Amino acid sequence: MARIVTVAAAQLGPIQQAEGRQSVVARMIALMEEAHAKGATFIVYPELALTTFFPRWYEEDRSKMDHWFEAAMPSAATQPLFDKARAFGMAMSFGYAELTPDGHHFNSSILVDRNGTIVGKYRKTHLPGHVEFDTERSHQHLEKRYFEPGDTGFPVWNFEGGLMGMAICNDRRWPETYRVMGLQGVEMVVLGFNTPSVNSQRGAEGLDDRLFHHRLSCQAGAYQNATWVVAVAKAGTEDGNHLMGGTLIVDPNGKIVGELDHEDDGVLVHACDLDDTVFGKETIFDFKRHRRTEHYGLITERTGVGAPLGR
Ligand code: ING
Repeated sequence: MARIVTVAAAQLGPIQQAEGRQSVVARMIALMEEAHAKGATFIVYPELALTTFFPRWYEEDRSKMDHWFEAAMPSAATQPLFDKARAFGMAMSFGYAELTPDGHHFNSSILVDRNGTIVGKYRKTHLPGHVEFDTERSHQHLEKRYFEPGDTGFPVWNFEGGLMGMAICNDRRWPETYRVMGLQGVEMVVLGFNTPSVNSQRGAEGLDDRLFHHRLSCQAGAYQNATWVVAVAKAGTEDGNHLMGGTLIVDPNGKIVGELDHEDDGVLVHACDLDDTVFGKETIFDFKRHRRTEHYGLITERTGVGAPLGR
């Protein structure tokens, strides 16, 4: 018996600083309409989907960046998106900057069921970049300045007839992200990303390398945990700063089943059979049968590199 989730990876093109949330939400709704017309029942939007990638901008007074954050979800600006999703009977996930009532700042994403109810929240664990202005970099990447590390861990939810997990951008580069969800039986990981197309510390590392590492990370995570991975870009040039595309869907065998080849608003729709995860989970990645946790201690005992165990 197949357990099909027809997912739409809904890529957003650039969002300029001057573009308001209402305009972005209208773009997101247009993508949802296209996804609905193509039979999708679950739509996934990028990281920080409502605004420009503001962590590229340095601000001495961090409180002056709070206007990029959502103090409520849904809010007046995002309610039309929830209303449209409910009208379509479409589940959704998207990322946004979260300001909690007690003043905490997270890079977050949510799972919303077909009734428009928020049933899951994830807060980005692996924050790349730096806290202070870095004169050595070609551009700033100040997520460590504006966000706290997530406090949710990597939960997996019963969602859309399967086991669903979330990650955000840099999380996809860390095998621990997928494995913690893999140990919960995850069958689909959805993640958004905003990835500058050039390494700010190594100019020679450009778009091709960035796309290679992005595909490598998503494919490895999918294969090594027998799960679908849906990765959705915010892409294009935002106020002169280029973000790469590369929206793609990877099957549980690590194969890319679809990838967008542009940097504009667009949807990639694929009927993902969650039962395609079963063979991998019951054979090569039957964790219970094959893992030897007695030898993995360093993974949680050490944060950074320590002394070698060999003599
Ligand atoms: N962006 C980038 C990402 O992880 C990055 C930052 C790029 C870090 C390449 C290391 C290497 O895709 C976000 N938002 O995490």
